[in-house]
Amino acid sequence: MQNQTETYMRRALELAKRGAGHVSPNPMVGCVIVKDGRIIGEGWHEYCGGLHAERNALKNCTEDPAGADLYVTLEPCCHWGRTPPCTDAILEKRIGRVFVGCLDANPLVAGKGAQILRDAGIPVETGICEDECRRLNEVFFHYITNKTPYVVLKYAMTLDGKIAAYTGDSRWVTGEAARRHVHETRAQLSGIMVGVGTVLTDDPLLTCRIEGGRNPYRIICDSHARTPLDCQLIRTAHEIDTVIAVTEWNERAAALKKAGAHLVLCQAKNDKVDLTDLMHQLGAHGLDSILLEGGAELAFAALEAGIVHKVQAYIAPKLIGGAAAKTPLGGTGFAKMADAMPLKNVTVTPLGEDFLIEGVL
Ligand code: AOF
Ligand code: ZN
Repeated sequence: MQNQTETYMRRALELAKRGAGHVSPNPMVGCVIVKDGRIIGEGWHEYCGGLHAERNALKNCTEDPAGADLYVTLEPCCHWGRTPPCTDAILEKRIGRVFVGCLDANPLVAGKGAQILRDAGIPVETGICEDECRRLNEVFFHYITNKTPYVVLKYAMTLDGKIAAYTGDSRWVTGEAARRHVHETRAQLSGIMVGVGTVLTDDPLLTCRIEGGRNPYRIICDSHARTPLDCQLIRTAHEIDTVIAVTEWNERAAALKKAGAHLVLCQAKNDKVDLTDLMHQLGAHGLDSILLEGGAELAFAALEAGIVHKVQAYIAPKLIGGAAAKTPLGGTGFAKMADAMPLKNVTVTPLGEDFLIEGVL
């Protein structure tokens, strides 16, 4: 049975999720204030630059929060960022006790927030629903410590491991529910990346097509700037941020820049974009997360380069066959089954007729 503390923390987690797609590169945070067994205030971090969850919850209190318990999914901050320290607000309002989901990995906070409250005589309990609270902000925790984007490799395949028919037809591998889930993910991550081969064969738009969804930066790995000027990505480059990663500056690159794309010059590795270098450059530009959508060559190169953190495989229980039909990962592959990359923390989620299998590397 769940105890009360966990029940309130789960509520705070629910509130935190409302910030999804709006708070990046900040974390999603939720807060509940409880007095005499009643919730008297709730809040969440709504958008980057806005008030933190604790201040929103305190602002929304229907009665004086003095002596109340405050439940927050992330350790209260103690630094001046875009907003003032939450520890100040907690002390000012004379909160009685504080319950924290997980500690903040931001070096400016990292345990200091909890310590400041304890030093002021407020009991602080940490580690409530810790796993859920950490998992909610896997992107934030990665980015704040590494300054490179958290990369999610995504693909959709049939049960026999094909991402298209032998003819190249791929509309659609998975059903409506799975495709909607992809768009929700696109809305939550700050970038979406493909190789130039995918642009040449599929001419994708790579936008987020759900209501109120924000478009991610669209990134093309294109060492020799072969992206056509009349493809959908370039035709919309003035409205939606489009990044082209090249390894040489040439006339085509100049024309793409003129057409509205942001050009990023990267080091070359085996005549391709050095993905590690690209991740550092994108991280420095503030991109905290990337959905890697193929093709097969880029996906395998990304795995080999060690830049992938999570895999999302959408699996449609149907069979298509064809020795020439494409599979999600290209490259040379690894020589032995013993060399295969194992996933951890694997979950399986049914989505309509399909299944999403996720895991971290
Ligand atoms: C909290 N509650 O709701 C959030 C926190 O620039 P700022 O002022 O928004 O500060 C961003 C940092 O504050 C962020 O890196 C993380 O350490 C913390 N986020 N802390 O107490 C919140 N969103
Ligand atoms: Zn704060």
